[in-house]
Amino acid sequence: MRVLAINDISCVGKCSLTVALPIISACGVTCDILPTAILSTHTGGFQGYTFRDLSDDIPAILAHWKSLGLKYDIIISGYLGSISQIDMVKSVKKNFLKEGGLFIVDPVMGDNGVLYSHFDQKFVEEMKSLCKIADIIVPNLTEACFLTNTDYASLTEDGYDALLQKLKILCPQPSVTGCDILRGGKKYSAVFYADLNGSVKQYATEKVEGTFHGSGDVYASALVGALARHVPMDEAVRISADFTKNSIAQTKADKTEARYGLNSESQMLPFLLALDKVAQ
Ligand code: PXL
Repeated sequence: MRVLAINDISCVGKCSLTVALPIISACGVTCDILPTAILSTHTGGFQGYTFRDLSDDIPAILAHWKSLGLKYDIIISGYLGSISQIDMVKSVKKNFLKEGGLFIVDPVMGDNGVLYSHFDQKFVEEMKSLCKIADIIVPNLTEACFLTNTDYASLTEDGYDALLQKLKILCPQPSVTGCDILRGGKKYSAVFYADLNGSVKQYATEKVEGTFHGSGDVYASALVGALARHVPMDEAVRISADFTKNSIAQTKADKTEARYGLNSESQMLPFLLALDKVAQ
């Protein structure tokens, strides 16, 4: 099993490849990387970060890989610095995904109802076209709203089902994180997702109050690791959401600044044990 993670390297702030590589590898799966950019920190919550676009290096990297005959069972794409990088990912899918392989898109664009720096509506439109060729997409609630022209501010629990139906027009298996719900007066954060039969399902974990940077990256990486181990979707969502929630709870308990990312390291072993129970 060979996975390719296309994402940036944010040197500090635990997101993108510094999250994908350890988590997917720990699942017992080879994880190769294609870095899209290198930043001193991620762009959410830090000022004065450096940003080197690696687009110019990518054609030679891909040419070398082609000469090695590399092909991937799963390709996951994350943070892309420009529209031309979206085109590059489409071509990587075409040339490097095995027949019958899984193409998973994390349409990294924003959080809390707003787009991250560097992104605009034109980028959103192009991201929709990438989602259209994906087998699975893993947006957070904000990204799901941008992908479906849904108003984030007025969206309530009652609207999640319709949101999933709209996302299914783009991609057969959307999995939306960070959907707040109330059950018996208690707050939960749920993943709303569609299975291959088309039914919308949800998996909820107790809400930990606060905004935690890198949560989507932890969830997406765990999901890829689980799917790479042939875990069925329902179980893969459950153990990935539990791992993410436990990592958030750990970060809160440690009182680490949210912009430094999730402290998922100490939650890795329970995640791997849960994975091992259901992996094939
Ligand atoms: O975690 C998403 C992400 C990834 N990469 C970079 C980012 C962000 C979110 O801010 O800035 C560079």
